[in-house]
Amino acid sequence: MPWRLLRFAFSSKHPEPRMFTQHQKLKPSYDVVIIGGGGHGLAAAYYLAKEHGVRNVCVLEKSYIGGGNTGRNTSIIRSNYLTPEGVQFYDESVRMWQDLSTDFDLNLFYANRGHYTLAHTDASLRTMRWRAEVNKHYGVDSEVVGPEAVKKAAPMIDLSCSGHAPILGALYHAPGSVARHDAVAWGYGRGADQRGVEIHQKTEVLGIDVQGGKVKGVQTSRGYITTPKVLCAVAGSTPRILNMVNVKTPLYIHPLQAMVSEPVKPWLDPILVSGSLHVYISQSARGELVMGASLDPYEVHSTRSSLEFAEGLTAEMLNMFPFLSNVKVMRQWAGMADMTPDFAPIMGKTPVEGFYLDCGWGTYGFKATPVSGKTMAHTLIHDTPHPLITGFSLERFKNYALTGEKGAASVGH
Ligand code: FAD
Ligand code: PYC
Repeated sequence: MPWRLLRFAFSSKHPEPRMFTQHQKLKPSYDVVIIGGGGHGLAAAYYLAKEHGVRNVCVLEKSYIGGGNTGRNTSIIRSNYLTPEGVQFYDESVRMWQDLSTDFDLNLFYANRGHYTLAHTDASLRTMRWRAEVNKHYGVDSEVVGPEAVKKAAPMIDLSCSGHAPILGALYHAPGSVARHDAVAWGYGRGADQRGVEIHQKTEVLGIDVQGGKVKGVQTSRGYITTPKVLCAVAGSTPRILNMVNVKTPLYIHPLQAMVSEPVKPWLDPILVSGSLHVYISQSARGELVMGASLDPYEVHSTRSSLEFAEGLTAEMLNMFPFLSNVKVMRQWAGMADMTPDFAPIMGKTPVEGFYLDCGWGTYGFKATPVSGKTMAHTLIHDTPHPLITGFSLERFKNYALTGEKGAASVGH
């Protein structure tokens, strides 16, 4: 039994203290203001305080922490990317994930499952080989395996996918894992709070004061704050914040939906992704099947679920696993994915002095939470991009120097 739980059971001081201090007022000034209390904003605050000793920091969250995409994702963690920039960046994140529960003294239910990206065509098999070679070059454990290895890992699969799209092989990535997503926000939030960072929930940023090309302050729903540095980490709301500082990016926002089934007995250990069928599945520790598909095909700033998605996803799922036909769907939801044209994030400085961006995380930013927090904290402190994020600058779009990660996106988008 974890020591903290035992201590809690015998404690006379019920209930336990709240996870975060509730600050009645905003201070008039902070060294750094972080917009967005998702995993990325909270992680940046945590590493600012922990690794750089910068504690006069506030995180402003318009709703509740982890209520954005951080609490809506399907929690897949992996580093089997395609570009050298991506592989090295996500590999560092996977390393950080492994120590995070200990670091927070909070169980994140980090579970190493192994990750299979299925190939149903020669073209996708070629991309898997390419990814495997780049991965191996950077010391990341990925290899192409045949259909028999997929069958061994997931015996219930119909390798012919009901005759529609036979599985020819897969990219197997042993480090592929899942974790409890909202606990990640709580862990970073509590750790930042314990180090003096202020977290203000229900506090919306309404405007950013820029004078002479420099950030001077932030207008919030609870008053004005002066600050020389603002980090914007608001995922699907990024274009609204960018309008406040007149910074242009090629971001476009599409809903990404997911669903879970009722809990069933454990039958699926690894994470399975089919880029060609545009679906993926894993089984949670509680037995629920966590499933998703590609982006909704229209640009809309909304988190509405659709019947079309549920029908499309379940049809492909039944092609792969016909025995699931009687399993009930429990919940369905959506998040707003901030997509870039090259499927890599936008991280670092902007043309406005003191205004930093951490966005473009689209469908793949949960796994990056630790490394994005660490590298953004470094970038804010040194006012120069951390070496791991130089491939993700905003200027790459102007310089035609894209970091093309589309071939490593989880499902075709
Ligand atoms: P968020 O968690 O969205 O946080 C941004 C916060 O900003 C929100 O809480 C919002 O309320 C707040 N905010 C917005 N505007 C304002 C304002 N004006 N003032 C104050 N606060 C504001 N990634 C993976 O790596 N693996 C996966 O398996 C995976 N699956 C996904 C499945 C789905 C269905 C979705 C939607 C996404 C998935 N992702 C996945 C992507 C991942 O969830 C995101 O990239 C990541 O969570 C982004 O984190 P964030 O902290 O940047 O944003
Ligand atoms: O990035 O691995 C991923 C992922 C899976 C589903 C959505 N994103």
